[in-house]
Amino acid sequence: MTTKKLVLIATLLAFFSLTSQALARMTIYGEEINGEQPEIYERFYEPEEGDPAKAFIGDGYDWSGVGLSWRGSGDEWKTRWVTMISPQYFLTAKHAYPALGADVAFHEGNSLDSPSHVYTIGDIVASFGDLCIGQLTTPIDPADNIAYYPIVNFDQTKVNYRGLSFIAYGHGGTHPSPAPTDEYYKPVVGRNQIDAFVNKTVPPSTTYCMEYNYDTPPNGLGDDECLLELGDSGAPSFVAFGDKLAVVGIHWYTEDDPDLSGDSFVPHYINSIVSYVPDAETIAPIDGDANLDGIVDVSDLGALSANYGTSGQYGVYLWDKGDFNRDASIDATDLGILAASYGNTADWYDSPALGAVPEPSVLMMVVLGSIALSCCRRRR
Ligand SMILES: [Ca+2]
Ligand SMILES: [Ca+2]
Ligand SMILES: [Ca+2]
Repeated sequence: MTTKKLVLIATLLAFFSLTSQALARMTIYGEEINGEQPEIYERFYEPEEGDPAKAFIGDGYDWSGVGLSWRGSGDEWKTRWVTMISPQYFLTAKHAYPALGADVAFHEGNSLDSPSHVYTIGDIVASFGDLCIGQLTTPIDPADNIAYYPIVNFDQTKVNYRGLSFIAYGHGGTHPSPAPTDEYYKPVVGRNQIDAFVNKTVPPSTTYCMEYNYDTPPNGLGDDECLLELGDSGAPSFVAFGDKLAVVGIHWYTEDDPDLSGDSFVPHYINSIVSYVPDAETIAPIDGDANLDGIVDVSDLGALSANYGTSGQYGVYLWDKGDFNRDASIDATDLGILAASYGNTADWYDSPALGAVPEPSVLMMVVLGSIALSCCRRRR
């Protein structure tokens, strides 16, 4: 390889990747622009006297399977992230993978006082572009209550990914010195929506990536809208299926003007991942489950009826509005799909605490009646 080429690669890596010694923090609109709100975005926030009570947007989800490792020594520490997809295998970023033999720490709960467990990075077993599969030296002990996450796997003949909301995990701390601790790195979560897909090339490899912009205000997700910063590389983005998190991205790069961030798009690599990690799980919505909580019920019917008769932009995520056949229009066909699956539950659904599901026939009559009424009104 020529020197010129090497310089180009080094420059590209330096520009795009999120690895640096001078660690910045994930940019979350509500924190950066509207003032410090650690009570909302920091996983391990502990109020002191006079501080606001914790209102973490990630409460109710299990973050225990996102581990933190460190690489370096002296003042040269760098964050390295691990997201478990099976008891022994994890995803991370190739340009920022943890050191072999390094410790990786997991916390069971959303408090630094919750039990923590340390495992050892064993090997890097495969990579596809910047997406990387690694292995711990030993499987996680079930007694340690560390989660591993399924991979989002929408049937793309039914569901588009563009426009889909997700939760991004990163760090809100500053460069720790002399030695890193959880208190310094301060894991945070923010949210965003997938805007576009690109084949991102940093020679010699190309990765299929999802990109998301920073469009708050006036659009976007308000205070929760986030962008990646240096030090977030290799950490995950998740889609929430009810209270379950499913991996959709692994952080890779960020760009300015316009501000946007990019993740390796994990669903694109499912077959490759499963060939190395046969016990990796995937998760998909069932027909009619507009809000992805694993059951087709009155909430989904509400979403559909609120959008009934409308059309959206073809090729964007309209599943949450009730477009179950992906034709960009919410109509009788979708209602038929919902009616046929009403009361169904996904095999991963395990929350019967929600109570009895109302009879579909009654609800269908109510919805059909209101739709008929709105049609009559329109005709006048
Ligand atoms: Ca956005
Ligand atoms: Ca539902
Ligand atoms: Ca439709």
